[in-house]
Amino acid sequence: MSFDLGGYLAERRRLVDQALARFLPPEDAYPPTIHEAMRYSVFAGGKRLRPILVIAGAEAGGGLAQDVLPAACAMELIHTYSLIHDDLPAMDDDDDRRGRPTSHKVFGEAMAILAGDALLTLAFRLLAENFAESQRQAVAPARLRQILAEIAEAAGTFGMIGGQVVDIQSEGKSVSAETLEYIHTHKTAALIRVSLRSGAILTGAPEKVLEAISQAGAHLGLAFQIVDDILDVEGSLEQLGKTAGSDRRKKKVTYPEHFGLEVSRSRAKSLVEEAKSALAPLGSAATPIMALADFILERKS
Ligand code: GRG
Repeated sequence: MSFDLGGYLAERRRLVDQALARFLPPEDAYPPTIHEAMRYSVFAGGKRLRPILVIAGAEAGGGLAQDVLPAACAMELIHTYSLIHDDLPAMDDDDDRRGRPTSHKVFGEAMAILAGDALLTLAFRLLAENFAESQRQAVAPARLRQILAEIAEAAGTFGMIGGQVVDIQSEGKSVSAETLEYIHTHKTAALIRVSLRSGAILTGAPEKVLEAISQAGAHLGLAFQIVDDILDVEGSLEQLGKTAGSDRRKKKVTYPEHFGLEVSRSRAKSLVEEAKSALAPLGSAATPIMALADFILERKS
């Protein structure tokens, strides 16, 4: 029987969006501007890939979406903070994101910086305090501590921030394939991998499942960024919700720039195949992640 990925994504997006609406402070909470800015970027759209990966990781470990919604939302908040800050004039200086003017265009630079900071801070509050609310039973403290540490590492200087630093420092330069791989695995793949892992850890998945999921997460994270680089060459503003061709204009180091489009496409494809091979021993528990792997390869936005 074929897997209905569209239905799977729609149902989980709905759960995530409802939970985000509950967890984010209301727009009129004092001081309202910051809460408006936080909600503006979170509800601007977005595929909700990272929270859905948290849920898929939980399901692969035998858990339910309901059990991991705070962690799923936390990953979306961290991701959204990174987009807001990445778009700032001091970084990529972008005008559009998720089909809307960027945060700093609407709220000004100071408020966009603070909205990113506030989303990151709220993410860790959700992780630390909200589990008991959604759980059938409270999460074991050891599991909670593990995901807090892993998510902090993946978002920090040995993860996403480290990747962003090297990305910025590499602009306009000719870098080695190793540096390019460092940027992509740290800037993007680290959050994707830890999303899958967090769901599985929270539901107490055994080591064998965690190992398979970690390998798949690393491969899928890299594939995701390679596809992102390809879409920046081939996509349009309407499809992407942000200006296409910006990598080339900003002299970013990308897979297509370094290896050409053909090699980039085939590398993304083989990474997705490797991810699926790692997941194969998990059987039907990993069906949603396998389908998400195809989605990552075939996406157009
Ligand atoms: C500013 C600390 C800091 C980090 C920035 C992640 C990042 C590092 C910058 C965002 C810009 C960028 C190109 C990131 C690579 C990851 C990526 C492809 C983000 C877009 O993710 P999607 O396609 O976005 O999942 P939606 O809007 O669908 O959630």
